[in-house]
Amino acid sequence: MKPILYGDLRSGNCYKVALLASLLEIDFELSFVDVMKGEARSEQFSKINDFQKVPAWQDSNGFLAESNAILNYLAEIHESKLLPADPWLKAQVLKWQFWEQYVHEPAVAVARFICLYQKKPENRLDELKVCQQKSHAALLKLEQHLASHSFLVDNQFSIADISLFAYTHVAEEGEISLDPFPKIQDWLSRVESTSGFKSMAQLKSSLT
Ligand SMILES: N[C@@H](CCC(=O)N[C@@H](CS)C(=O)NCC(=O)O)C(=O)O
Repeated sequence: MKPILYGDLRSGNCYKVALLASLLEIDFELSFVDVMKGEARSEQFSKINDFQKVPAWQDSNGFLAESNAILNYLAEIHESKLLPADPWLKAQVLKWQFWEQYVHEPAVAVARFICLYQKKPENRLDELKVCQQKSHAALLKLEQHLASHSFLVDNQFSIADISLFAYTHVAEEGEISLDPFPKIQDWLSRVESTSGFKSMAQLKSSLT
């Protein structure tokens, strides 16, 4: 079967998967799930992902949830250099991906969601402020690492960069300025210059 990515390409978590699948030249389909209409929580979608979130990936092995798990799986089965074989380096990739999900994404992605998707409702403004402050702290951590590294792990482009690129490059949509972070801006440009790179907009137009 042709693999299916369930999701919405405006979501950084879904974009990560689409970008890697495209870099790996996997022939896959996008099945649009409208999170704003609550489709991720529908009874029908719960059969695909009982965590009730996008992205989900389907191939001949079944359904897989969690963006970073999907990245590791795809890189592994395609024996891609985007996931180092060395256990120590592989653990560094996972370290950044766990940090992305625990620290970076809950701040940067939520600020973006409140601004871009929800248009800053009054009852979420305090939360937005907290997310923006936490985003600044997370981006400072990233900036410090990138001051002496060209990519996150072993100075080589890897799925750790894809995980962190996804929401960092659209942080300004959450009204989080990247001006104080020149090293991050250089790294974003390096990621965008990697061979085969596709933007959210490019993937959206080629998959829909
Ligand atoms: N940890 C999950 C997070 C996924 C996630 O938060 N997905 C959001 C869109 S970016 C979603 O499906 N929201 C729909 C909802 O909560 O109803 C991952 O990395 O895949």
